Amino acid sequence: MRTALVTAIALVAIAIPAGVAGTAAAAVKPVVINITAVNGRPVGGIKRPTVKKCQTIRIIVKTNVGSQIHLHGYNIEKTVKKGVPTVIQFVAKVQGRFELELHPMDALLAQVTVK
Ligand SMILES: [Cu+2]
Repeated sequence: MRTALVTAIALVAIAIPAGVAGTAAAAVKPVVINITAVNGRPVGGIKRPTVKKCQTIRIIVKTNVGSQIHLHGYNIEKTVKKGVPTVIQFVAKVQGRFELELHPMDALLAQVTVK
């Protein structure tokens, strides 16, 4: 009984610093990519973020036109509503370069590189 308790405390003590310094924290805390599109064009230009494999990515898109956002490769599609932020969240498990488009005009909003 006492041995089990001591072991549990030891595990917690090990887990906390590892989580703060290591990849566990990176996996939980998402990389946020904010995009505002006006008439199919991303404000400030096409975003080209580079993220690390296995990071959680949260893409937030606000647009005044269009019906869907589509992340190629990962093939995630979300319906958008005019002026309402739409969120795509995923774990970047696949490496490569992936385009985020606004449909139906196929406007390029972002290019996400996963390394
Ligand atoms: Cu597409």
